[in-house]
This record gives sequence, C-alpha cells and structure tokens, in this order.
Amino acid sequence: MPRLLFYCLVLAGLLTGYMGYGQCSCTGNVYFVDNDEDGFTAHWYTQDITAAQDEYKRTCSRAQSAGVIVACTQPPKTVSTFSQIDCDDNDVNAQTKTTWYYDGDNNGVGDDNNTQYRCGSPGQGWYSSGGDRCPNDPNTTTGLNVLFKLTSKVL
Ligand SMILES: [Ca+2]
Ligand SMILES: [Ca+2]
Repeated sequence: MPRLLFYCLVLAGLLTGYMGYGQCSCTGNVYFVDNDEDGFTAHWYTQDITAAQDEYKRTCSRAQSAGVIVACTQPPKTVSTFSQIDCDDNDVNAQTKTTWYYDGDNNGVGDDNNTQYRCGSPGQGWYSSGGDRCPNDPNTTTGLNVLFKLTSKVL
C-alpha cells in the first residue's frame, strides 16, 4: 500500500472517530414516532432530531427525543419520512382537527349550529358533516316535505 494512501486512510479514520460515528455500527437513521400507525407522526421539533442524533453519537445505541428516534434499524411504530403531525397519536381515527356536527334528532345529518372543532369525535351522535336545516325534526333535513304538506292542504 502506498504510504500516502495509508496516511489518508488513517486520517479519515481519525476524523470519522472524532465526528462521533466511527465507533458506531451505523451512522444512525432518523425515524419519527407513529404510535397509532395511521401515517401521521407524533409532534417533534428540529432540536429533537439534533438531540437524538447527539445522544446516538455518544452512546452508539438507540436514542429518542420526543417523537424522534435515531437507530440503525427501524423501530416498530415509526416512519422514516415525516408527513404531518398527528393531533392524537393514540387514536387511529384522528389525524387532523375537524368540525363535528351534532345530530340531535338522530336522522344521520348534523346540525350546522351545534358544532365542535376538535381532533376526534366528541362521541355518539356527532358527525363530520352537517347540513340539517331542521335539527329537531328527524323526518326532514330541508323542511321541504313539511312545506309540501302545508301547500297541498292549502290547494
Ligand atoms: Ca399517528
Ligand atoms: Ca392519529
């Protein structure tokens, strides 16, 4: 081996070791926690990535800071690419905040004047769409059938 190449390899090895990854079995991949596995990731900040990478460099073992994990192989319930923040990472049916409409007359259509803006459904009787113009009459959502009955009686 030429002497210059040998010195270059030694220098590269020293620099790699100095940078912190030299003694680790891999450079450490960044993964984002997705606890409910809906494709939306838990909340994180850039400093979480830096903190997890720094800890990984020090320990050469899996490191986690908030919703960020740095490891050689992908841990369960994580994704390798950040997509969007999950408003509830423990509910597979909730990803982003939605307007919920209460269906008080139980006809399957929510009331536009009785809403909540939140992550998941408030509970039974709440729908993600509204439009019931007669929220106290289960037989109509528009009032047109009532108008038709009244009009036919008049004529
Ligand atoms: Ca999630
Ligand atoms: Ca979720």
